[in-house]
Amino acid sequence: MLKLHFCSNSRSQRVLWLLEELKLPYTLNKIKFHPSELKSEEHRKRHPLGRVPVLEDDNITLFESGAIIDYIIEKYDNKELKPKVSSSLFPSYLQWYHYCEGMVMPPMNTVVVHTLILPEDRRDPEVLRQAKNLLSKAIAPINELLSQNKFLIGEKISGVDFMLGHSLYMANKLGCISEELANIHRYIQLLNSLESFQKAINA
Ligand SMILES: N[C@@H](CCC(=O)N[C@@H](CS)C(=O)NCC(=O)O)C(=O)O
Repeated sequence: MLKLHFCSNSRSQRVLWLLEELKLPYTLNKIKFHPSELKSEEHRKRHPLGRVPVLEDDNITLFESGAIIDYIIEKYDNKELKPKVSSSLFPSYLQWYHYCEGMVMPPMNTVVVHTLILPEDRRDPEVLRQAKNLLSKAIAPINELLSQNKFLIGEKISGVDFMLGHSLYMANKLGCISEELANIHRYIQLLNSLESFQKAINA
């Protein structure tokens, strides 16, 4: 049985969205986004840094959202969410899948830290300005990508949407997607229309 250790408003929504999209049976362990729960001895046994998401699958425990999404797709996919190696979409799938944690999330983490997490007297406006600048540079090519595709790598949903699509949704919530990035706004509307996505962001 799959068990997801989950916090609201976090990357764990990516995994919940996928479980819902594939209609897989799972149980949810909702954790408060607070050190008292995340850094508890119990949760550190699942994740050495006390972070989410963490997935348990019988005797397997796995962290890193990208690894978890890939694991579920490789093991339980019933919707062809990852193109085959022989598909022309395969290189693009890998590239944009890793672009999420590699290029978009590092500046977005800094934006979150300097707007929401640090106490006001420790927030640095210059660090925030640089991070927002880097984030908008990282996001711009995705608007271009979405001028050709309905979902991120083509006409149907894929693993990339659960990773990078979720990051775009979060970036928009932070006010980091400017109005002129119309393709991204159209895409976020599309995600919002999916029942599986709604379940994940409202849990
Ligand atoms: N690269 C990791 C990042 C995990 C991560 O930083 N998760 C955040 C929530 S989005 C967290 O648990 N933060 C708690 C903390 O920093 O104490 C992944 O993709 O799973």
